[in-house]
Amino acid sequence: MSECELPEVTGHKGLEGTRGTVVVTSLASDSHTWNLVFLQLLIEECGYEVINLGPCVPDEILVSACRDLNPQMVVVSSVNGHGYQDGMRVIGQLRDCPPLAATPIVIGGKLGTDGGEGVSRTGELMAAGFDAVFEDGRDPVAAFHAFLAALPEAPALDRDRLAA
Ligand code: B12
Repeated sequence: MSECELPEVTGHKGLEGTRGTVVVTSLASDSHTWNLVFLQLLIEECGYEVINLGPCVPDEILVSACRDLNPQMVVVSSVNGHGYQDGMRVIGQLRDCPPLAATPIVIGGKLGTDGGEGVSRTGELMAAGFDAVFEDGRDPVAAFHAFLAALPEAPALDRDRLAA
């Protein structure tokens, strides 16, 4: 069984046949797109509606879109090697936006230019405000699937508990 088949075993759905809305996005510097398509399909197979903001998303567009959509989760992807810098810059802007203060926000992909080997950016990104970091080289898709499966479905998301 491939990793793409993992979502088929997840359970119940919420209102209107979906578990909620997830925003998938790249960051301002990153023009790669197939990573976003992959994530959209994966998350949709888990039962969520996905709004894919696409590549090269300016910080202000990302923040305003997430504020307006108020999603169940924001999934940030970067593969061009600038994910750490871009992610560190934008996470504070997202957290400063009241509706997003406790929204699950994760980042993954190729976050640096060292292949992820020997250098862990996870601690710094999580200290800056990300809930989870799924960097290539550590089976990120399986870990992400487990994270997604553990999320409460809309509308019963307990933001206070997630923020704790
Ligand atoms: C196609 C491609 C391009 C195309 C993109 C076209 C397009 N519309 O998408 C073009 C030619 C534009 C391009 C440009 C560049 N690219 Co390019 N590109 C690639 C290439 C060949 C394939 C990427 C791809 O589509 N993969 C398919 C998708 C489905 O997989 P993926 O991107 O690897 O994503 C997977 C994981 O990263 C992970 N993942 C990603 N995000 C997330 C998020 C979460 C939450 C989770 C759980 C998992 C996850 O899951 C995905 C599926 O397994 C790769 C090399 C390669 N063979 O991978 C280089 C590569 C990504 N590019 C690279 C580079 C350096 C560049 C450029 C900087 C080159 C340059 N000097 O101009 C520019 C960047 C431009 C920019 N502003 O971003 C490097 C990045 C190096 C690094 N990070 O250390 C790579 C790895 C090539 C290399 N070996 O050097 N590129």
